Amino acid sequence: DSVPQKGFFGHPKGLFTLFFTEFWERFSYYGMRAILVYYMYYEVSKGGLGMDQTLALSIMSIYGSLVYMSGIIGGWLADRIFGTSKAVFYGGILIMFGHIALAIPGSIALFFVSMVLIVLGTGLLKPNVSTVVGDLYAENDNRRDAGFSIFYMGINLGGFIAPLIVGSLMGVSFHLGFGIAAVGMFVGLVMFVLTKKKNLGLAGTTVANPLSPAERKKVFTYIGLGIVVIAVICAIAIPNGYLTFETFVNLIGILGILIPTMYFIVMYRSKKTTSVERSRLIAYIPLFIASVMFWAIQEQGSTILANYADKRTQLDFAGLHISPAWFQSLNPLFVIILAPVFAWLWVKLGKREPNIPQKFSLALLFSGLSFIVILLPAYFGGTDSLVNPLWLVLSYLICVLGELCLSPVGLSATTKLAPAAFSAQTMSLWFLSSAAAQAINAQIVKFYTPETEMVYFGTVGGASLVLGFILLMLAPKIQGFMKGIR
Ligand code: 78N
Ligand code: GLN
Repeated sequence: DSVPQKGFFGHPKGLFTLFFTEFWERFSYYGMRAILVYYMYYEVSKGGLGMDQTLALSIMSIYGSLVYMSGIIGGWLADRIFGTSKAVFYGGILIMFGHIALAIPGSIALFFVSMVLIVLGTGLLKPNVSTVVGDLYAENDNRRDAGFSIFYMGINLGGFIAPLIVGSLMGVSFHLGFGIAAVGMFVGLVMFVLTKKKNLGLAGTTVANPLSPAERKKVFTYIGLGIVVIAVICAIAIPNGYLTFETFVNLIGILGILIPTMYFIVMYRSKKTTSVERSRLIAYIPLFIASVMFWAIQEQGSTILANYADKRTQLDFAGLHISPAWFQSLNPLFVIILAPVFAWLWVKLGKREPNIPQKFSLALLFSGLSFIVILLPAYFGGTDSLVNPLWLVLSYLICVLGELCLSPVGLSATTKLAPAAFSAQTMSLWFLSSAAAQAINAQIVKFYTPETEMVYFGTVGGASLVLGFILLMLAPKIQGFMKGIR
């Protein structure tokens, strides 16, 4: 194509297809997550599974971690076997069946089946749909960043609308809510299939780095062996009580840290990595750690703060009856409203625009502050009386100020700082910071109870503030290691 396409807000028409596919995928994901936490710990008489509350919060985090960890598998499958377009399609199918499994009233077994389907499906869909966005633009097309901003709007539009709809249905029946999430993913799949040929053309249809027949044989043998080994270990460990939920949480906690560490070691030691690229990788380490800290707090918005909304907040407020699930719409709402403001602000600041390490440290200062703010109601009013919901609104707002310093630059920073030979894994690498964050969250949520909430919010928020200040001081040094990347 020598003439750049301009079918969607001055962008390639393919962005229309990807925008709505991801809109509906996020609609189903965040709709499901907005009520899942309550579904797990609400009593059976209220339509829930009646689980222990701490266990439910821990499962939410493990689930969130696995969803981003599986991006490694999804990215690899797209790169070497399916191509991104097919990976998105198969992912959407798995996700839809995952939500259908939750829509069927029934057992805890269906709940775990659903988790497996959604983890694998999101791993296939999410990193790859984002990769295709980048593929829509030629190397030198300066619309790419704007394209990603429009796409990010789609993500957050889905995340905004879903909790309002699904959260309202939760009072009728949790399963109806999950059913709507399934319908959303179905609509997304239909739109993807119907418009991809016309809008996406060949984007995403080729396999970037296909396996040779010999590699294929080897890889499939290893995958087969791996499945057998895992099955044998489960068959021995579960009945004998070695693989309890607690060991599983610990295992994911270790993987959450081990996998990114191994990525760094492999990239750093690779013969294909140049010395300039090694320096950039060193610069990326503190940014990655900051990203883990930031997402740990941001993702607690759907676990700890969701619990706070349910248990500690006045839900009959200003003549309204508020569903606790509706608070999940606040983060995406503030992102939609404020993203253009931040884009304007950075341009306005011109030469004084903070650099990447400074933006990451700002993100940590804001996320830390968002937790300090939410300990204030207990400080002033104790933990016996219900809290004005505007405190939660303020906390979500402050966290979004941080998100807008980190999230829009995070992916492009990863692209620029990761060695060229590993470019196919950039998306997975960036998502691994969210995976690590939630693996850590699964460990720390057990320290949260209303009685300990001040210490909890103070410690986690304080850790973020301290890291933020350290990063701010290191920023010039990190910028130096980045060797000209801005
Ligand atoms: O195949 C058509 C394609 O080539 C070009 O289509 C367009 O340019 C249509 C532009 C539609 C703009 C819609 C954008 C945002 C509206 C968001 C509303 C979401 C509501 C229930 C979802
Ligand atoms: N809320 C955003 C999304 O769903 C970012 C999430 C993340 O990167 N952890 O894409």
